[in-house]
Amino acid sequence: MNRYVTNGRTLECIQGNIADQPDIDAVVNAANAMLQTGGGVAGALHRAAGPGLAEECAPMAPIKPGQAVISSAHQLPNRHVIHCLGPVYGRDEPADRLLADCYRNAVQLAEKHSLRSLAFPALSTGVFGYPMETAARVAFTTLIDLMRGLESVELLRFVLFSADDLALHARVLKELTSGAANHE
Ligand code: AR6
Repeated sequence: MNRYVTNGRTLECIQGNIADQPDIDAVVNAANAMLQTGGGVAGALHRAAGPGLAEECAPMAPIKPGQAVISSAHQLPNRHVIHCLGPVYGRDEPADRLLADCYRNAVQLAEKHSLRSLAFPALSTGVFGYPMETAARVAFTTLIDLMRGLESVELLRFVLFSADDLALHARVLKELTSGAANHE
């Protein structure tokens, strides 16, 4: 199942590149503490945004695991970037709470800025080593719980890099929502 709808809000999973989501108000960055460019998601977003993104972010650094900060999107086709520092698996504890904090804090920033749509990568599941299925459960449990209370945010999109990662997320979303509200 790639989509879950409740309270007029949609949570969806697609395969794609987080740096190429032009219909989305804010994209979420799997950031490092210093909010500078890196590999994976951070590399893709900073490359597409141009050097102004790292310049704008420097005064907000360092951030702590679980924290989220917002910047403008520079040359990305979005209004904002929300930078989250996920936990390094096996080091930053409790990992599940810190990962949930990332998703919750990102959504709260989007609401505060009256944004309508938000796209996430699978935070912490690359260089930071969080097992993807466990991370997907934490992410979706947190987002589904938040969906009931959303005001401005109508669309939460999960952007997965590979077809396998998308299939895993679709399976977890189905397990967590079977019997609930509307899905397809
Ligand atoms: N679009 C969507 N998903 C992607 C993309 C992309 N362009 N690129 C990678 N992924 P990671 P982390 C997937 O390593 O684990 C950075 O160097 C990837 O397959 O970007 O939170 C920072 O500077 C994986 O499933 O983030 C930090 O130091 C997921 O996105 C550190 O890595 C997250 O992979 C953050 O590590």
